[in-house]
Amino acid sequence: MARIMALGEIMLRLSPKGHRRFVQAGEFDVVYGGGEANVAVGLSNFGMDAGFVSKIPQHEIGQAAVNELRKNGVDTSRIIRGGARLGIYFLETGAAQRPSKVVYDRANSAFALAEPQEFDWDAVFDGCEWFHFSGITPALGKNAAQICKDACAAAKKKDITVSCDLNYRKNLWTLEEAGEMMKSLMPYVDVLIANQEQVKSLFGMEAASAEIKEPNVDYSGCQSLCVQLRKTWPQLDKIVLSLRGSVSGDDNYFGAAYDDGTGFVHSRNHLIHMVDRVGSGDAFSAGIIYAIMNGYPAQEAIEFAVASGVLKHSIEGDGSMESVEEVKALAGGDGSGKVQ
Ligand code: KDG
Repeated sequence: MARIMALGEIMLRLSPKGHRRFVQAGEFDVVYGGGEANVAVGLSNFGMDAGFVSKIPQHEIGQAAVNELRKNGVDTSRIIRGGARLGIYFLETGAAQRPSKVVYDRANSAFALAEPQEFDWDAVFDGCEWFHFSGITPALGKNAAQICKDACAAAKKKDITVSCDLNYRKNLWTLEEAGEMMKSLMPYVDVLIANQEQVKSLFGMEAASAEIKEPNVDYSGCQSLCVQLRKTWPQLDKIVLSLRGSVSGDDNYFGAAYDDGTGFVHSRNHLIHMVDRVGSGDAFSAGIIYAIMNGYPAQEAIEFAVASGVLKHSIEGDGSMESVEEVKALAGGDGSGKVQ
């Protein structure tokens, strides 16, 4: 079975062409996406042995989603087939002063209605070394939250590394609901991936907000959050906090801080121009998982993860169709962030 397993919901994404608004759309572009599925796709494109576990309808739309995963080399053998509907999300791509919009149409999807006993975690985690989930999955309902907990417990029992991207989605639940649930899952987590605002609002931690204003960034707030996180959850092995700074319109800065248990480092900041921001956090997660699994030293690991997230902004669709070589080239681009 796959070395890395990700759990979550894959959805049909429908977006008006170009920068058209929903109300102008006469047709939609079709892609498939979902936080954890995007991570599996990203890792697979890096040449890693990644699988995705979920429940997907048996009909043709479900098959198209499975085919998309397979096309990207993701192991789909642990996906349960059944249920009536594949979740949909509509994306209106913003531009300049107009932010992007997401409308979910995912209630009662096959995955949201899946029963915890349908999943055989012993089989899913057979031969697995790494389990990844995000805060999107437990937000999908009671069953999904239980499935997520069961997966975490089973992974821990097998000594599998567990990574979690907090991935707060305000359209799915409140900060209070998310905070309570994510706190209950944190004891299972070895590698926490988040941004500083999510850590503060979900866990009620205090720290000065780091703001990217080139050339200097003060990451001391991130460092303080890492200390607080380790104090609350001493089992945490590694903490990665991403940081975005908006410049204007479609331009943004992207960087990240990393506490790998031996010290605290941060990446250089990249100025990015956004073509499609969706999935950039997932590309960042895939990047850090890849770097850790391949034994990169801390500085090189965080440069690689950030470069992976940065590159995704240039790619349309949810998945990060990136190669290790191009991420390394971007990560090492200024001569100082040498990547193996
Ligand atoms: O991280 C990208 C996801 O937000 C996108 O793929 C859609 O899974 C999604 C969600 O729940 O918002």
